[in-house]
Amino acid sequence: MKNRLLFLGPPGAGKGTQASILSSNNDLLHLSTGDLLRAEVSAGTDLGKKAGLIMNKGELVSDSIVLSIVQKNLSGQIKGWLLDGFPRNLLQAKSLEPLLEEISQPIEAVILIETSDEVLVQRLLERGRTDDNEKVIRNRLEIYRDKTAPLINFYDSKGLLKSVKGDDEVNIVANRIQKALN
Ligand code: B4P
Repeated sequence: MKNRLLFLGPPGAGKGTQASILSSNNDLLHLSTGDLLRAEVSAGTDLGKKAGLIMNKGELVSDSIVLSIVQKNLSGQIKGWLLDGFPRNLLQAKSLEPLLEEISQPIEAVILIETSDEVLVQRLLERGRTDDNEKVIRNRLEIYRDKTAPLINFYDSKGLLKSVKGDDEVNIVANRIQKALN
């Protein structure tokens, strides 16, 4: 199985949910930039105070903050890993390349979870995190289309992209992802 992976998809597509299942079934390191940022927010660090304000508007946290978090957590990892929610724009994707070259661990596959807008909005409203109200969700969807969706072509042109339909229930989507990677 491919074991150095990125998860792409709109907010609410289930990246976090599916990344947890796949990483625990296959013993991969699960690195969620969203979770790491939320941990900084709850710990009340200076970084967390800055990031929290941005996240509650549905905007992207600065590239330098996110990159330093990823670098800190990836270095020294020799087993497989799964990046969930990162990269979120082309600059982050391009900055990741030299970092992975340095540790000789290229990406093996990029999973895109494709989900319809009505399903996304419904799931996020039900999840009810502080950044899950309708106005902020719409802003996050717009930012996804503008900044993150260009990564689909970027990774497709490298022959790494695997698309999986994400509207169905969790276990069905999990099976699709596992199959796509075998
Ligand atoms: P993230 O933490 O990455 O979260 P997300 O995109 O909103 O959700 P995800 O797709 O992981 O969905 P989930 O599994 O939770 O980002 C939050 C914020 O952090 C961003 O807006 C940004 O500000 C900041 N950030 C993160 N990374 C960044 C970066 N690299 N650069 C800059 N800023 C960054 O699923 C959603 C809900 O649906 C859950 O309640 C789940 O239980 C449910 N669900 C999932 N799959 C389902 C299914 N198949 N059926 C029914 N329900 C399902």
